[in-house]
Amino acid sequence: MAKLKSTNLYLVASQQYCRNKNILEIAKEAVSAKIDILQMREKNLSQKELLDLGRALAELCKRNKVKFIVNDDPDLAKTLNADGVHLGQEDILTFPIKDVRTILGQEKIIGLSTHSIEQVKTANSLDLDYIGFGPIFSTKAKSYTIGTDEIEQALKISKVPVIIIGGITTANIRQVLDKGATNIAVIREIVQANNVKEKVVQLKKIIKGQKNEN
Ligand code: 3NM
Repeated sequence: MAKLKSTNLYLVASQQYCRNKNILEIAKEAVSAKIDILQMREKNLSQKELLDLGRALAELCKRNKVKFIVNDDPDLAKTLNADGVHLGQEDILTFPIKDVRTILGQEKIIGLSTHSIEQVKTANSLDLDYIGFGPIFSTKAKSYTIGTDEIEQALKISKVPVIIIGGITTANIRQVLDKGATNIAVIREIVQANNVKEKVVQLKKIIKGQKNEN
C-alpha cells in the first residue's frame, strides 16, 4: 500500500512562526479540518519539551489518522512511534539514509528536502518515500528562492512523490498546481491564519481542483 495519498496538504508545524497561538492548538484545528500530514519542526525546544509536544502531536495525529512526521531526528521519530522522519540536506551527513531506514524500518516514511534539480537526481539513488522541493517563493526559513520554473522537471524526474514548499499561499498556490504539483507543504499560511480550520479547508479545496474557493 502506498505510504502517501496522491494529493496531500502537509502542515509543517512550528511554534516559532505562530503569532499568539500555541502550536498544539493550531495542530488540533488543522487536524480537525483534515490536514493530511503534520510535521513537528521545532528547532528551539529542549529534549523534554520536544518529547512532551511530540507525544501530544503523535497521539492527536494517530487518533485522527493523520500522518505524523518528526523533523531532523530519526531516534525521536522512533521513540514517538511517528509515521516517519523528515531530513534536511545537512542531516543526511550525520544520518545516512540507509542508517535511518535501519532505525525506522520499511513501513515508515523517510522524506528529504531538496533545493535543486541536482539534489532531486541524487535523491533518486536514496531509499526515500518523498522529497520536499523548494523554496519556491520567499520564505522566512531560507534566504533564497528557486521559483516555479523547475517544478515540472522535478516532478518528472523524481522517483518518489514531490512535496512543494516555500512561501505558498492561497494567492499563489495555483502557480504551483499549474505545474502539476499535487502535494503542498506550508507553515505560515496555516499557522498564522485567523481561522486555521477555514484555511485548511480552503487550501485543500484548491489542491483538489474544486471551484468554490475564494
Ligand atoms: N523548508 P512557509 S521552505 C521548512 O525549501 C521549509 O526546503 C523549505 O514555510 C525548503 O510556508 C520552508 O511559511 C519553510 O514559507 C516554509
